[in-house]
Amino acid sequence: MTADEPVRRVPTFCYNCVSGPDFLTVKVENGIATEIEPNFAAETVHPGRGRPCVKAYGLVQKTYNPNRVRTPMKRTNPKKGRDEDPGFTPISWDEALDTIAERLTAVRAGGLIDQAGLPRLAASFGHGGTPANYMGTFPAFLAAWGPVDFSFGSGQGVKCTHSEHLYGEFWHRAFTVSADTPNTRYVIACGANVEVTGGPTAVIRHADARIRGYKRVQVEPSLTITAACSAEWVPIRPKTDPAFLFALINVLIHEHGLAALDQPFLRDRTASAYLVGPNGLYLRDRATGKPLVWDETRRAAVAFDTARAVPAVAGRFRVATAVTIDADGVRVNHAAVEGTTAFQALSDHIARYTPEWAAAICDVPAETIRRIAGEYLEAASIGATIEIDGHTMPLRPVAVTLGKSVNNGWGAYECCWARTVLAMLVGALENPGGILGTTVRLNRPHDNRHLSVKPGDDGFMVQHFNPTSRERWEATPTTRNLHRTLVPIVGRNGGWSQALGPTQLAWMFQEERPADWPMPEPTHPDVWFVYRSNPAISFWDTRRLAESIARFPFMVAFAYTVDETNYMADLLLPEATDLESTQLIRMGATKYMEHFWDCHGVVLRQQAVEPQGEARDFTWIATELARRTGLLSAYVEQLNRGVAGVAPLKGEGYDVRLDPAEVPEPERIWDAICRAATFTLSDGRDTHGLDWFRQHGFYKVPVSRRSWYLTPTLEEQGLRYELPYQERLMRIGRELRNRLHEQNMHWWDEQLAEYAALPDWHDVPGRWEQALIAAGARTEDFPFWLLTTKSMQYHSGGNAGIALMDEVSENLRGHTGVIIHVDTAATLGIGDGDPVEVRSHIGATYGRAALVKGVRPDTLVIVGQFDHWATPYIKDIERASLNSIAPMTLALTDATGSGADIVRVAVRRMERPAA
Ligand SMILES: Nc1nc2c(c(=O)[nH]1)N[C@H]1C(S)=C(S)[C@@H](COP(=O)(O)OP(=O)(O)OC[C@H]3O[C@@H](n4cnc5c(=O)[nH]c(N)nc54)[C@H](O)[C@@H]3O)O[C@H]1N2
Ligand SMILES: Nc1nc2c(c(=O)[nH]1)N[C@H]1C(S)=C(S)[C@@H](COP(=O)(O)OP(=O)(O)OC[C@H]3O[C@@H](n4cnc5c(=O)[nH]c(N)nc54)[C@H](O)[C@@H]3O)O[C@H]1N2
Ligand code: SF4
Ligand SMILES: [Mo]
Repeated sequence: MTADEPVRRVPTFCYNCVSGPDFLTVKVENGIATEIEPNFAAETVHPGRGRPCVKAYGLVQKTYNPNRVRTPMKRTNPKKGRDEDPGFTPISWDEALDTIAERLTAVRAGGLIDQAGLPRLAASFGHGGTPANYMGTFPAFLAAWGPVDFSFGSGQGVKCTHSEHLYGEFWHRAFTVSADTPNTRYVIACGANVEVTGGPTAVIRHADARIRGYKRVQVEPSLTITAACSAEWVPIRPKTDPAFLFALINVLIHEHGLAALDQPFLRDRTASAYLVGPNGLYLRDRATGKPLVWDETRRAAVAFDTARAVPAVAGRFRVATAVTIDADGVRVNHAAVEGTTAFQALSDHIARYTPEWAAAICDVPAETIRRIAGEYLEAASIGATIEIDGHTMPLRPVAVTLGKSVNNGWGAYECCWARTVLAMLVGALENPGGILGTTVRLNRPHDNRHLSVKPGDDGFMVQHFNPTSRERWEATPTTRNLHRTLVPIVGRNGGWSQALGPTQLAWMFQEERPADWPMPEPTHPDVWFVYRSNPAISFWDTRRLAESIARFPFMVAFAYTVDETNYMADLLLPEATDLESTQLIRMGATKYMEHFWDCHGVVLRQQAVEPQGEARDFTWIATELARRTGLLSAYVEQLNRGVAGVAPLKGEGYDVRLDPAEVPEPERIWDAICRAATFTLSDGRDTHGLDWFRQHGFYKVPVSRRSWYLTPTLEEQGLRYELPYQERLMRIGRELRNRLHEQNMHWWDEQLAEYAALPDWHDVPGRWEQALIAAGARTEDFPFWLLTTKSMQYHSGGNAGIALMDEVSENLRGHTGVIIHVDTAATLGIGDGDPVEVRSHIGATYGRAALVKGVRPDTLVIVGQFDHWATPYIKDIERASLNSIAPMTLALTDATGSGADIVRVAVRRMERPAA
């Protein structure tokens, strides 16, 4: 900053929650950040019109928070635990980095993998992958290191929209799925709390949609802010959404009928016409193994890809000869066998799931279900088209969206399947107005999901499952959460496959393993890095989890303040935070929540103010770690390959590579990355360095809106969506069962039942009651459901220590307390504001009663994740938390490895205010 420039406005971004990057400018007066403002230069570029949300307005306080860790610190008390003061003492960066380097070098000398076959180095990053947007070049350091275990989660993944992440990548090539809000007309939102969680983009888009006359039906046990600004609120009984969704399918198929549905889409873009044999497997051509369809022109069964065939979508047909292929390649020949089309199988299967049946389970009247199904079908406007960028495309403006609590744990597979089937029935799958995939994590490349669409088996897209064959199944886990061993669909593509593995198993199996466990005993990692994640608050059974963390031998935490997790750390490293550091990241195309754009490009986070204390830029820390562990050249090679950047530093027509023999300054690294990014984005027209970005903030090139939708790409390649009949998943589940049983392992048997071609209703909420009984408790003692919901003011627990956020949230009814229905409270003698105890079979949490009418009488809600005991500021404020009292058990883990934020509880008024 120069003296003649006392006030500057610095363009940068916020990515503190998954709805980023959102743009902003920092007003800097005489070197001090004083205000956060929108970035008006991005008004027509950014889908949130260049505006950040309320959380970003807390970044000024974040920067100058007096409770920040300002220097590296080391622990002086060797004992770890909640009751052990760590005795953190300031040390120099040299001492801190040398201590880590010494450890890491010793670890390397002993081999990267330990005696149990597990990586000696582990790392945990939190909140839905957002830390990657703040950790500079650290990924290049980790890549240079070699195998790293990302097994220990904080609830990102397994408590997140987990099943959508996995089935989204399967059906949409994307780990999040959104309504096409700019075009949609009717949305059924099962717990998708998008007005709170979708950032400014969602708020603006849904407001615009309401003006356009769209209708949103919010299906949710409590009247969230999203429900409050919906056309209709349907207070469903917790964890019964599969029943509701199955009944919608039932009404469409059995009351409206196939003729009212999108038959060309069903026939040509899905496996609806594939013939299923009496043994539940596809009937296949004996010579080629291809699934058969009934060709109405030839009146014969032919391979699905036979030219000019007109396959029958519904019906049963006699097939002269066929073969079925089961798990482990078991072939059975069939002659004169009846083939039922997959659609017919769906229709038969769903017949029992009538609205009357569902009403009894989910407490939604049958006529409401029937009406909603009818409204959905009518709004789908089957046959309508829309012009997108010069192409005529189908317009199917209806969507079912799923929030995180519907989307994990038992019942989540059923929800994901049912909502995708609902889109399929009306042709709204990846077509304008319908549902579309956004962020990509498992398929590659991450910046363009169309490129991962390639022909695979049976006319479907190629999939990258973890192998389940006898030869290739991973019998000895290579990660502590067993993601390759147990979860085929999570895939094997690097860090994200691991991070989306069953991370609670990593925590649980450190402590205790099932009796039938033939595998090596899991070890602790020798070194554990943690950044922007607080499992000791964010996970389940958090008090016990904190004790587990205390047993890790050596923990290095990048630390903003002391928190409940890094309380157990051996070293704290203060990195330069949001307004103090530099990084170039991708923006645009289709991404998280509602972020689909008319352009794509890159945006710079830049240092607006000097870092506080001794805080250092993450890229400097990563480079120093590489240098001190002898990994400098490997690290620079990774940077040159494009790891941590946006594009490789050398390509056709450009070469901005760094010299592997030199220690690169952070500025030099980001300058090269800026140049490589702009060159590749513009096909060589533009090359802009760091200085250009400091002034302009972002760089973009247009993308066609057509790229929002995947269906045209499938069409071009003649591929089909793997729906409605999940023959392959069933087969894979059977193979997995064979493998586990060959090892005499039966503790995953319950989960294996989830691999069904057509999912059945099972008593989903009953599983939580069963878990309670299994723990020796009585269901009648815990008569209420406790749920959680997110807060607009908080990004998980990441900004819990910011006083401004607390002040804002105090103004929202229920935010800081325990939300209880007024009638329930009256029967229990609880008044508004009374101190209450919420107790489950594993413990209790305390807060103040917030009485409302907008919640089911059998349900309580606690916003967010609090109950802090170490994080400065918030630890002194009484806030209850579901996480303190929700158990973590194998019985509540589904086949994809996730669980849900829900627990049975009792509530009572406290005689005296809680301490
Ligand atoms: N009850 C309940 N529990 C939940 C959820 C819920 O809705 N309710 N949501 C679940 C979901 S979906 C997710 S994704 C997880 C997320 O849970 P986590 O992965 O734990 O993420 P955060 O809570 O955002 O991480 C918080 C930590 O990051 C630190 N931090 C913040 N800013 C900085 C910084 O600039 N530098 C450094 N070094 N540290 C920083 C904070 O001090 C805090 O300790 O929580 C899950 N848990
Ligand atoms: N402001 C803000 N935005 C965020 C985040 C944040 O922390 N703060 N976190 C980001 C992350 S990591 C994620 S994963 C997303 C999550 O985004 P959302 O899924 O929209 O988040 P939640 O608010 O947890 O919404 C889940 C809702 O489901 C309801 N619910 C619970 N059980 C059931 C049930 O059985 N059936 C039905 N129908 N509803 C149920 C809960 O009451 C809750 O309101 O948000 C992202 N955006
Ligand atoms: S929605 Fe998320 S990324 Fe966007 S400004 Fe708010 S906290 Fe930042
Ligand atoms: Mo999440």
